[in-house]
Amino acid sequence: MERSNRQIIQRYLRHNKKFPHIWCPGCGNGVVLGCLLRAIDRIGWIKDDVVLVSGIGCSSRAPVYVDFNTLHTVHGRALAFATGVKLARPHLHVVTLMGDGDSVGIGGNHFVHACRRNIDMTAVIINNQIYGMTGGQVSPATPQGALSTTTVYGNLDQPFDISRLAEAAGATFVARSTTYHVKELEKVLGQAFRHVGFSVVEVVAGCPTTYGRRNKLGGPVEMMRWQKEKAVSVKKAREMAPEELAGRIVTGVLVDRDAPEYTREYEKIREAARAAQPEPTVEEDKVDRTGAEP
Ligand SMILES: Cc1ncc(C[n+]2csc(CCOP(=O)(O)OP(=O)(O)O)c2C)c(N)n1
Repeated sequence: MERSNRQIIQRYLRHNKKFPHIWCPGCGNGVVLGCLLRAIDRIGWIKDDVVLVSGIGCSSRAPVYVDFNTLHTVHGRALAFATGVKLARPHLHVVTLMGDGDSVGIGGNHFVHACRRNIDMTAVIINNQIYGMTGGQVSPATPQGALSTTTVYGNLDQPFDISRLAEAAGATFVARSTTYHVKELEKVLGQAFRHVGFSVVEVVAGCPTTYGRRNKLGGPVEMMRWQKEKAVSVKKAREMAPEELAGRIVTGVLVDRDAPEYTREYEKIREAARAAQPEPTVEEDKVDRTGAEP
């Protein structure tokens, strides 16, 4: 049964406790949260089996608003917490939601190592190209030449291509979409959630308040129009020359491959270790393990 947006809101948000939300008018974060909830609803995950983990940032506030098991952790450390949860409770569906600064700035090291580990969880990265929550400092995803509070004469650094970084580090599923392409976003999120292994979904999103305004990109509508005009599907991109692709946003599923999944491999090692243990002697078996004083 497909639920209406109203039913999704009723079912998944902590409406009595956690509102109003902190996001600015025109922010892309609400769009991503809506797509994420619809994707989860569509694939039929039970709410109590879902764990939504975030670091700190505007987008990282999302877990505060939803009625899953949620962890609002430390800036840059969402994936480390999420890995712990998944290893302790492999049957849970673990999703992390991070900003570009959170995931590939302060959390960059956790990110590349999570990609190579192939643990079965999904990292959703909302790439608004700036540190939104702290007022617009440069991030590793800020375009060259762009203005921020810490690059007032233009950013010198080359930005990371987050999806390609994920691919190079070994992620077994990588997709990119935008907050304009809601249907596609919802679809690729569903595919990522179903994928067995580490999946990454990069969402190009607008931050009109701290990025758009400073870089004179117009309001939320113009920023969405930019996403629409710059986007090119992965299928079409394969037929385009590198010069034509410069400055375009390639969307769709970029990587989808199988590899051994970490928690399953870990379980095999545990079993092998258990099998290698010598059987306890009768005397050892009698040892009082309750901790009570003799
Ligand atoms: C260890 C640590 N360093 C710095 C901060 C300050 N801080 C909070 S949010 C943030 C940046 C958020 O940017 P991003 O991750 O891109 O997310 P957005 O707010 O744009 O969604 C920073 C630097 C912090 N909370 N903790």
